[in-house]
Amino acid sequence: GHDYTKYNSWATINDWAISISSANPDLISRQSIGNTYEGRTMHLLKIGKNTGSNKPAVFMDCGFHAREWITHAFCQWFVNEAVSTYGSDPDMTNLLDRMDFFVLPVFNIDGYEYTWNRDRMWRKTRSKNSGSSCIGTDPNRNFNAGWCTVGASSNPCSDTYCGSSPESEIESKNLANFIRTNKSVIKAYLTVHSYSQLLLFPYSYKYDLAAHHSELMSVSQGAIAALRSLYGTKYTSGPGAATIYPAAGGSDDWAYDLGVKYSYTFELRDEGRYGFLLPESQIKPTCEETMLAVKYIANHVLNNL
Ligand code: 0X9
Ligand code: ZN
Ligand code: ZN
Repeated sequence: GHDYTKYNSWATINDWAISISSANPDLISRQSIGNTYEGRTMHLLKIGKNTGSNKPAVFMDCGFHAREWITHAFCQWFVNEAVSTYGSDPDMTNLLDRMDFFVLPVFNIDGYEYTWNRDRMWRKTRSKNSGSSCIGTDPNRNFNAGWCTVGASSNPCSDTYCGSSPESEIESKNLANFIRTNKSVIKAYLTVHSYSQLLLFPYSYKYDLAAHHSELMSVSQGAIAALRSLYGTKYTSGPGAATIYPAAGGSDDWAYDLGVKYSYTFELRDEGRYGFLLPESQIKPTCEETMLAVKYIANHVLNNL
């Protein structure tokens, strides 16, 4: 069965999404943004008090990279924490009264299934590549932001294969279409990865500073200070290219260039001791501290509309 303090399979996560939505009809609605390559439905949860009017929104996805299991756990944690603290935590109540969170708990569902059944270290999608026996594209190299110019490979056998064109992956196209369609309400884009304990913002496809660099930097510093206040976990923040490595085609840079100013990539715990194999005992503390950073960013968005 489903457990917030364990890693849950895709089937369990899918059932959980249905049940938490139907248990909280006043706060959660569920919609499809399309199917994956292997035909699974990408369900997006919209969390927020239904006011009847259009509210500003934060979009957050988890599970771009299949093996980054702590990220899938975080999206589930976030949804539960939101609905279970609404009405008692004044901060969460205010956030959900005044804005919506679009949460995509698993972006790369096919890859996630593959990590459960075949290869725990799989990263990419599971699409076929013409002219190659190698499978999959790196979805975080597949967006139209300096596509395949740096830190990405044109070799389908590489773990950072950029794909045959921007949005060649149906999962990337589904996500990009949703954000393009809802661009007027989406004020922040958060994409959750692991590991390295970083909070990154544009750019990664070039060394140029983003037009909103100082605000993005100060918000990231506030967010990582909030995160650290709980258990002392140290994060570093900064523009992707200079802080982790230059890499083009990421969804964060793409969303930012589309006009979503507050665009951030989280790299959750740890710093490499366990890496992608983060023990389940760390799910709760990781999620609790990350909540503080996400709430910090959301509050900033709300107070600076
Ligand atoms: O390389 C990535 O896609 C991310 N790191 S990971 O270890 N989770 O694969 C970092 C993404 C930073 N942003 C961009 N490169 N646009
Ligand atoms: Zn990743
Ligand atoms: Zn909590």
